[in-house]
Amino acid sequence: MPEETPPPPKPPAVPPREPDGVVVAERKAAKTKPPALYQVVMLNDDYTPMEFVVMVLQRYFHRDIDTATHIMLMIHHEGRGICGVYPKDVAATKVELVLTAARREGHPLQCIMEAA
Ligand code: TYC
Repeated sequence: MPEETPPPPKPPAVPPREPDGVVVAERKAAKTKPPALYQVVMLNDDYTPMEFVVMVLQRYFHRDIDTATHIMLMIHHEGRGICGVYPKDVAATKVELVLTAARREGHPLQCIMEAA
């Protein structure tokens, strides 16, 4: 009579314990996704001074004077321009800071955030 092959051993229900009491557990691949990114966009208008927009780009988006001037002129000619791309909460804070500064100075500057 042929001998039956024994079933394969079952994996242990609890993580194996090393002789020194250390528990060996398998690590799963990290499930954290990179944060969703948002672009902060400034819109053109006919009243906000160019110098104010350049100042905003320097102060809140850390652009040097040449890059800030370039972005401002791009917005002036194209109607809108991207100031920077950030995680959601950072983008929202920057929009808030820009709008607060603009209103304090009486400028109608518009700044929005969009999913990148
Ligand atoms: N168009 C404005 C002017 O001629 C300048 C300006 C640039 C305003 C960019 C807003 O987001 C802006 N004074």
